[in-house]
Amino acid sequence: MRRDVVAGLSATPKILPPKWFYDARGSDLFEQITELAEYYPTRVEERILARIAPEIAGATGAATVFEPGSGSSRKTRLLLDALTARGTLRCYAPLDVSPSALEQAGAALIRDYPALTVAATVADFEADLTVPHDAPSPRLITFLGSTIGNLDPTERREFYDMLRADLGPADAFLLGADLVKDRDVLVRAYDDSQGVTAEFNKNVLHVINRELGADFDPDSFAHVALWNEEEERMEMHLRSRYAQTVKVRALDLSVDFAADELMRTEISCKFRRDGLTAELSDCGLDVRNWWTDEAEQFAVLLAVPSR
Ligand code: AVJ
Repeated sequence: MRRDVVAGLSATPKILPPKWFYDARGSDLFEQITELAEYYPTRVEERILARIAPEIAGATGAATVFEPGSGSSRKTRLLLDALTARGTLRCYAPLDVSPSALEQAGAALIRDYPALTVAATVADFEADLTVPHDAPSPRLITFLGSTIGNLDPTERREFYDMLRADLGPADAFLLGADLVKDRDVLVRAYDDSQGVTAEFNKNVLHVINRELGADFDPDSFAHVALWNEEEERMEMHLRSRYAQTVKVRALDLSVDFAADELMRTEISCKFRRDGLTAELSDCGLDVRNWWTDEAEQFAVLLAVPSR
């Protein structure tokens, strides 16, 4: 966090990586977002997964599900159930930056799946993506919720490369990705009428205040959600309502904001079938199955190592 905040607040334009949203409050706010009428991705992905989980269980016969960015693990239960019904599942290994999300999800999973080994890791998946070495094969790596959209093309390539290096010939990769769609639908999903997403966005300032002794006044920033047509991604920013100086004590840093200056806090890339298939293929991952909802809002794909 120290490294990200020093680099991000010294850059032009300023930028903070989205992974630092997720303290206990941030994880909670995200769960609230997933229940908003305007935020379709969670609901749509869940409907797709409910439909295809038995097929995935049959195709993979996975003994381990390894899940970077697991959050609440709610949708993953559909896969755990299908693999349990098939009789192959032995281990679930969630990995998340949020200890509170892992603790909550882990306690519930241990209760609901008494025969399952739950091996949780607190980590940043961009830094460390190793599947626990004693996790039984075959392994299914799941990356759901379009978390992949938080990464730019360079970061995605690094992610796929790390993942590919760890995949055996019988392992598989299940990816959930939000698709390019009508601009207004997208903007509404990231700027809801109840202001939950605005609170979520500003939460990163509370986190930096607490962890690094900063004096951000969250009310002095406004939530901005915009569609970047060129990059085909949603962006969240915090706009400084007036000129101000913020101090970050633990970093010995003083940061000036101009009136109306934008600080980018998240990218959420939206995908097309051709582009996503090609970038995976470039990293040695062959897309075997591609599933969507009726309206083609969201896609879930299953990929396997090529050759
Ligand atoms: C958890 C990264 C998939 O980008 O849609 C929700 C986070 N940001 N509303 C997304 C988020 C604003 C979410 N991901």
